[in-house]
Amino acid sequence: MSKRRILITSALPYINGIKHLGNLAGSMLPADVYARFQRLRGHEVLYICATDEHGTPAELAAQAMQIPVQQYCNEQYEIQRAAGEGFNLSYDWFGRSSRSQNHVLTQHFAETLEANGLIEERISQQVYSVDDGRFLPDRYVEGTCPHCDYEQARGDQCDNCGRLLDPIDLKDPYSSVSGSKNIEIRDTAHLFLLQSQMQDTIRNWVEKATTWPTLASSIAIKWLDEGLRDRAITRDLNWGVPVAKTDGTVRPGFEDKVFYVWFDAPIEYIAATQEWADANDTNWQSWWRTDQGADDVEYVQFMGKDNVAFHTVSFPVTIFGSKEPWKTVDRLKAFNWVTWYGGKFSTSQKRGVFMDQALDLLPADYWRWYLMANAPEGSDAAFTWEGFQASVNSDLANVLGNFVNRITKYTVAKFGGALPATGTPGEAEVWMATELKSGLARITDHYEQMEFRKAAAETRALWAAGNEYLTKAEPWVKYKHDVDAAAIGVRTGLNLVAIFAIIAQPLIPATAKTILDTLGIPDGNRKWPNADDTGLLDAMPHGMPITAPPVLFQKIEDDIVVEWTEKFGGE
Ligand code: B3M
Ligand code: ZN
Repeated sequence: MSKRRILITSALPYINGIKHLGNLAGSMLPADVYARFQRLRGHEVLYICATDEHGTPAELAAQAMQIPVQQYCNEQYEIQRAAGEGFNLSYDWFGRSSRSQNHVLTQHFAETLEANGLIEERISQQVYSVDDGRFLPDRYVEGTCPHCDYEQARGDQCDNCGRLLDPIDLKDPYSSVSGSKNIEIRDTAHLFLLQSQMQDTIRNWVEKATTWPTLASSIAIKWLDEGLRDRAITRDLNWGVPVAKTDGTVRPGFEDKVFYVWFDAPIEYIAATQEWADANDTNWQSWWRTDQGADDVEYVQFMGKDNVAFHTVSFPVTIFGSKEPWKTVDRLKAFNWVTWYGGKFSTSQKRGVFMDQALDLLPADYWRWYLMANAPEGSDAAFTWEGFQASVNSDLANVLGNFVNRITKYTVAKFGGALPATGTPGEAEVWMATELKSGLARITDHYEQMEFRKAAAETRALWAAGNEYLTKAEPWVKYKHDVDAAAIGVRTGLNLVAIFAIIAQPLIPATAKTILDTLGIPDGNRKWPNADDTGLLDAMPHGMPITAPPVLFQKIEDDIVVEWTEKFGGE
């Protein structure tokens, strides 16, 4: 197997506030699981993420807290970085879209697109607040939705019917800064990206993208069928990338404007790689420039379904429109929503658990397991406390935890804490070897296909097969009259403990490490196993000392479920 170079990005979490478990499950977590899997397979992986910091929500949140927006972003960045670390997200770099690399690169793209005739300055109508003395882009203006009459629609989107809006379409608009209704529609200049001219280029590319999972390609095709419209890529704001040339000269008339957050955010995938390269004194071009080595890179993106159009249409317009040799995405894995008992997560209504709160309740592995075993792949997936409890108690505590404890404790009690050397494989071992081979092949294949729910289900099935094996091999019964017959069962069982922990590493890395550390499995022997390796069940050195790990998982009791339901909401 030759070494692949795999570039992985997960959608950049927006800076305003810590993410809930649904956000985690639909982008960062599966990207992390995939990154870990591919590293274990021995491939070269670069997993990049960052905070998406520009735009109106950051400005508004900072205003509400009465602190400068830069300070707000610094604080929130630190919170999100810590939450990612708490969840064991193995980013190679967690950057910030507000850093200078992204400013320069965003300005570079704008310059290049304009030189290629794809950016045009146009006069457009914007909502102007006379009392605030400023234009009101996107979320700065609220009013009544022209489609569904919802009275608190935001300028960019209606939360009731979900439609994307243009602020000037709102009925009875008012400023969300001051509440003022003294609103006028005024003309002002903005830069427009001429997406309509790129329709054919993008369609050809999407139609050739046969390796995209269907959720992604169907969304892209739908957008193309509706026709690409030219769109404004600047906004009347202070916080963002200035509309300037890369040499710093501001475009006349654009002194109070910045690039639109969705224009600069995807560029941060590249700019964050530059941040990583700058910090590590290495080169980023071999990951992103097809003329400098990136032609052999596999680029995989992870995101929720609401972000797909921006990645399959808008960002590719920037990339292809530049006519420069940038690496484009090869496989785009999109997710549906994790719901809270079928509804929305909501901080204000105390519905749902956010990343920091989750870690106060239980270690990351419990959440990682449940969220991936129930990944919102084919459809939305509901988080319920009952489902979480059942999954933790059964899959983790009973199926995996008991297996590990049973066999390691028995080794300590009856075999002097050493891996038994005697006994020869019989029927039960042959059965287990067959299960192992086919199970491993399926798990590997599901991961390669980025089918996380199936990968978790097959991982569990293999753990369950281990328990079934012990029932067949019955070392505790055999021990009474034939120690050698018991020995082969224990030896096989201990090798299974190691294999089960090795294959659990992408999903529950901390617990897997505890098991492998207690067993004394060296780092070099923790690589992803090859299903065709016939020596897997007898890989550990005979006689090696064995200690039993501590209890791996605490069961979640019913009264705790009641308590958490009261605290975080339930049905
Ligand atoms: N920041 C996702 C969101 O917060 C958005 C993703 C950007 S990816 C370049 O909804
Ligand atoms: Zn609406």
